[in-house]
Amino acid sequence: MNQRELWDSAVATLERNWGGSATLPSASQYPHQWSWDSAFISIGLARCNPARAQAELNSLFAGQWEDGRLPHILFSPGEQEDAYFPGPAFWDSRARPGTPAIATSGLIQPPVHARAVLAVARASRGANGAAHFLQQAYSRLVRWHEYLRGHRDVGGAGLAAIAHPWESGLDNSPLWDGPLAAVRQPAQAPRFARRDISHVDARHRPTNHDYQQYVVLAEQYRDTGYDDATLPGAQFLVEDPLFNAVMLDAELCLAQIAGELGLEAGPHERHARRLHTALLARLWDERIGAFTARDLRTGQTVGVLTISGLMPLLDPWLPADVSGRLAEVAASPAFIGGAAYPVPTTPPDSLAFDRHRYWRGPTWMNTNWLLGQALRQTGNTELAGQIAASSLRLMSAAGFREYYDPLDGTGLGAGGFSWSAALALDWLAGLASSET
Ligand code: 9WN
Repeated sequence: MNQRELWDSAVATLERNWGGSATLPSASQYPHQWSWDSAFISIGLARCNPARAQAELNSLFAGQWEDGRLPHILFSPGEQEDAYFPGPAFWDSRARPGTPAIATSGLIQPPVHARAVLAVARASRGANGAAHFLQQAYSRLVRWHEYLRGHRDVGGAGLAAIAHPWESGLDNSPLWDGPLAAVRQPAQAPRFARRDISHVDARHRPTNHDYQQYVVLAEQYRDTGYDDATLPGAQFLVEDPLFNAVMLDAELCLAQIAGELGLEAGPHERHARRLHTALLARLWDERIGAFTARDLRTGQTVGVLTISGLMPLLDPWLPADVSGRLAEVAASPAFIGGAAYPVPTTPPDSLAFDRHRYWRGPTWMNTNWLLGQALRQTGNTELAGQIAASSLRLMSAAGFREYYDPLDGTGLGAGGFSWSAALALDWLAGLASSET
């Protein structure tokens, strides 16, 4: 497929997955709206249809809870309960006061949204309603970040904690193996039917044991009424380098948005500084030359290297020795240099690596895109350009799949996957304007 064909096919994929008010990540596997998917999708839509990009984000913001959280799933009202597991009845969001009329989950996902709003606002500049969109979105984002600081800084040092692997967006990453091993199953194990493996090969998805842990953790949080005051007693509670690096980047985007609206940017810069200090103090791991996760239950870092540990390159204030080391690791055989179709989410030479299984090795377009942004902002434009070019090659050959075998480029998981198509549009538009 040439670039023109790839562009047209990406636009058509997003059009097919449009559900009327938002874009489904995949019509079969994920027939609802997902939080960080919508952020990536709107970054692509900004390149071809800024009005729809605004609608995508507005739809997500309509699901915001009164406490400020942006739930990780907004359920499509017309879908059956069993179209996706766990469905709306499982999460039971509307039983809790302060929740929207639309059914949602009670978990969150990485806060890529401010970056998305900034991209959409830039693409919409001068258009009818663009100023209104930016103002509304800014106040939603401010409440979202207040939630993250006020409810999720369980460790008390300025980082947001996640209480479920689904909140990381990289569900079965080896980062969570240690913390998950300590999760106790109740005497009566939950009974449920997975839906995901009726669409995708079970060998490419998390295991049944993973799902058992996911369901127990989600039920326990739900049964507290999603009460964040109970999080210190949660069975899974970690500080994730990707989540917090994305949050730092988002605070800097909020500073820019505030500037554009003629508001104070200072508070956002201070929040970003606090994240910077805490990331270095709590998640930097000298032995692996990257950031890692901290298990708040044990008080220990997990010492595991995955692509998430490179994302603090999004921080513009990293000391030169730290950013230099990270860029070296990114280029090394652990990542870009170790796979014909980079960037593997888990290093191919690690024991946890599995070339087919979801976040334990495969190459994903959203982590490629985030790493590209991070490398570019630290001046590594060559490496960032390499990632953009190899991502586009991969999608031209194998289509807009959910993820790819990093060793031979085979497409895996759902087909017609929205954020792959959307990020292809962003890379292609960047090439045309020589940003990449
Ligand atoms: C659980 C929708 C989502 C992505 C996540 C990805 C996967 C869900 C699942 O799909 O997670 O949230 O059912 O496996 O891991 O990053 O947002 O595309």
